Amino acid sequence: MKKYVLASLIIFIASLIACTKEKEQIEQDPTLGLIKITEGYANGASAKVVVYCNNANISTGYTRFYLALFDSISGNRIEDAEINLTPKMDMGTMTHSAPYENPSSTRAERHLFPCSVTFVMPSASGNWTLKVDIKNIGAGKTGSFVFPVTVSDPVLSRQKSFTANHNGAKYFISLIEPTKPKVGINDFEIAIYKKVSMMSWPADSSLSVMITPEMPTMGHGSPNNVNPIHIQNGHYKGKVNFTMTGLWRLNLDYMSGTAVADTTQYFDIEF
Ligand SMILES: [Cu+2]
Repeated sequence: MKKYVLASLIIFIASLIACTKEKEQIEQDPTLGLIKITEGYANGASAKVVVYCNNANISTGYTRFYLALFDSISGNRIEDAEINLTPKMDMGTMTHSAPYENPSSTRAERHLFPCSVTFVMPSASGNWTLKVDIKNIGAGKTGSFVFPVTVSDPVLSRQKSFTANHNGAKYFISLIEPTKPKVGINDFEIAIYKKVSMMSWPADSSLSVMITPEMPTMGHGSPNNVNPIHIQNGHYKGKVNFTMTGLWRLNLDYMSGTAVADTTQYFDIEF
């Protein structure tokens, strides 16, 4: 009888172990396809911060970051944290910030905290740093991690700015989609930010946007484009139709009500 109980106990424990192993295998690595940029400690918050991006090379424009947080002693993941970003560029004679988006929730999404910074200049003009202030909610501790970021200009710019005709304010436009352009209808997304001061670059939803694609070398456009409209946090979404491969110029006209804000800016996309 004792032997029987012992045997069932062993089987029970073995199946438990098998179960947890299976669970670990089913859950995909949340950083799959991402590139680790750097890591360090947020002193005071008892947190190790590991920073991921979609690309190894960071370019001017809208850049997504994914932060993984770990307890600095146990190594366990931190899933609840309040995170505040401060991008800063030191240009020697002056310092300025840039548009950014903090994680939308204090709860990690698949173990990561997604956020973004829009780098408005390349590192050739100065030194970028990104400060990450962390409130480790479980531990009730706060601290920060600062790291340098090297930003280069891509061949075809995904970051434009203009001084608006209607109010003289400076607006910054980031091209977000398409990231993988194809022949046919593509998702189109931009984010608009307004420079209020050196340190304040809030999202702007006040403009309406008209998109007119053309192939400059061939003198034609495309039908069935959808003007981007404001969704949230300065993000505007629409559709762009590429009827063939090659170099496309996406002309963008910005209006404030019936007043013209700007008609000079465009994005070039080649595929
Ligand atoms: Cu600068």
